[in-house]
Amino acid sequence: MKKTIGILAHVDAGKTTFSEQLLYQTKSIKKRGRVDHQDAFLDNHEIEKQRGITVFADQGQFEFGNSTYFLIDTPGHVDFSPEMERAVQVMDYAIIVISAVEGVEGHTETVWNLLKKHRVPTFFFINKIDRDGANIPSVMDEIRTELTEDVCNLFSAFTDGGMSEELIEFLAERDETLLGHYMEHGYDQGLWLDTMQQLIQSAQLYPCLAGSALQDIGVKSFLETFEMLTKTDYDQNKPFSGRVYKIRYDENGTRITYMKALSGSLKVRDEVVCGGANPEKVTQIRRYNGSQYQQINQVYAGELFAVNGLSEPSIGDGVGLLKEKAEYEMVPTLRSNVVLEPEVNPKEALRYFRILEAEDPSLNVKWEETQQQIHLNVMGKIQLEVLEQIVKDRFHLNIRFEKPEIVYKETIETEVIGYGHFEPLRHYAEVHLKMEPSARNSGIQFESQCHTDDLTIGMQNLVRQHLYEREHHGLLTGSSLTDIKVTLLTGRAHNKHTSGGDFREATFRALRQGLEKAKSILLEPYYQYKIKVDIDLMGKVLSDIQSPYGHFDSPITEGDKAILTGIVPVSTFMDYSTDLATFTHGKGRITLGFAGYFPCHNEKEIIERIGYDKNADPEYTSSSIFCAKGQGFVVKWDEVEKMMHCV
Ligand SMILES: Nc1nc2c(ncn2[C@@H]2O[C@H](COP(=O)(O)OP(=O)(O)OP(=O)(O)O)[C@@H](O)[C@H]2O)c(=O)[nH]1
Ligand SMILES: [Mg+2]
Repeated sequence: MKKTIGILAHVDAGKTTFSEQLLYQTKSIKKRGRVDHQDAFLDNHEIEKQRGITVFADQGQFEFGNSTYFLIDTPGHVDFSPEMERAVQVMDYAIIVISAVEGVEGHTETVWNLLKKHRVPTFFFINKIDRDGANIPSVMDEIRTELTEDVCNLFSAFTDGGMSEELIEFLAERDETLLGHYMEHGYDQGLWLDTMQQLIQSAQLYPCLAGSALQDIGVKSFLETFEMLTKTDYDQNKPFSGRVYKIRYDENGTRITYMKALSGSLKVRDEVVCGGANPEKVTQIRRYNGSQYQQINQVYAGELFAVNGLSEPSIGDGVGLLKEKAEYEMVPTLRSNVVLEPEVNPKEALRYFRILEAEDPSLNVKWEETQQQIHLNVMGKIQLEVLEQIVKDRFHLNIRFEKPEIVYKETIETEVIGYGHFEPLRHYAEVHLKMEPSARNSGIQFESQCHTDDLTIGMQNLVRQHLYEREHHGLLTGSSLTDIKVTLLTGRAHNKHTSGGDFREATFRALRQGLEKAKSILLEPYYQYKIKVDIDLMGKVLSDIQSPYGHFDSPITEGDKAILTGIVPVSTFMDYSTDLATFTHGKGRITLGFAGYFPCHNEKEIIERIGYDKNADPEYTSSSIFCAKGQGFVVKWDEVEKMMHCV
């Protein structure tokens, strides 16, 4: 059986140490490396060794029982959570590692929520039981109250060859037919194991074990239990389908596409189609274990592998039969400019950043022509430090980043109709777009109400395509537009003069003309927070949330603890985790997730600071071009309406 397992946790819980131990126990590696000795097999990048944290989700492979395991060790630092999230989508099972001393931490919850959303069956491993202050029952309680009641303690459930009474009762409570069967016939190992496998696979039951990855306590028995309780069902006989979860350029500059095979098989020299692009030939298949790889000829459903020869696919793409692209929710809310040394050609540097962007699409690299600058999105400050070092090591370039800024967005508050006309000599396109505010965090939607007598379906699709081909700038700050429903009302083409690109011009001008008439508002990213503190600190925390313009739900109390939830702007709350740790002496707990974009608390100040000049945006104009006596002429946005050709 092929099983892909992912190890996830809060930073420093011991994921890499645990993974290393699994690989060693199963003789996949000969020497047990250690994170604190800078020789861990899976933290093999220079940056990871120096910092002692995992940055890249590396994979290993081992054999155990009747299974081949593909293991992905993910980074626990919040700044690298997009890397973690990309790996989640190819996991058959996840293992959440929790420190027996620190317990459930902020990022543990984020990871848990993500796994729940993708319905990934999950095991817990309570680690570091060798340390002073380790408290397994208290961590079990935390898992139960903060993550799931369906966690099931397997510490001594299988010791005498069968299942313990406690476990049987636990299972019987969750499955009525099983309970009936139990009442009548008692315990039947085959059936109970089967049921347990089912419940785990369908994410209704979450087994928990404990040990110490560093001292090699409980790891082997974890693996034995895991092997017994897990199964996968992959179909080798169907045509090939797969998912791209990672892209890397190796030291020779070769693009390596990492995939998981979900059905069928794939051979060297097979052609594959990714994300609707042209078919491309696979020239090599690699099986990676840490930084080393072996070339192989064929891979089968359920396996993780990497291929050479593909230039088209991007991360998240479906391959072969699988068409839809994966969506990711860990989006950076910060943006920074790259500062280059004066002798460096920025276009050359941009080439390197495009490589980094292929490997991490969340960077969203942008070239700002006017300032000749490279901008990119990041999760936080540690990621910037790591990027500086990666660029230096890989591309031998010294760079710095400017202090990161919040990524703002814009939307409209009123409904308008935007008009665009583009008719220089021998060109022709006209577009009328209704623009209405839509639900928060719904992005841009498009609908056509245009009659096919006015515009063919092909032309209508062209308008849609142009609308989605890039992010559009708002008028307040030039930030991306979002939460708008755009309806194509009507438009016109000319059977001789309409040529490629005319509808792009008309669509962009219509959009911009509409914005000129609408009332725009600025949006900023918000965190969703959950804070747990001693009840006597509740008042302080509530006022700490109100002063940075946060909102809170009604507080919940649990014993002598208060649990506060709500949303708060990222810009005002970025450093609160450190403050909270200080005034609670490390006892307060905070989880920050991305809540979405909501109205900006200091709109006026931000608009002034960004100083965007809507009339000088080289990519946009709200005016239209008409033609008279064989010559095109420009008409300003506030006069175009009455000149439109369609009614
Ligand atoms: N005492 C003790 N220390 C451990 C144990 N497991 C890991 N550690 C130590 O905890 C530290 C962090 O371990 P890692 O394995 O790097 O943790 P990680 O979860 O991979 O960390 P990130 O990948 O950076 O999120 C290292 O110093 C380990 O030696 C354990 O069972 N007991
Ligand atoms: Mg690690």
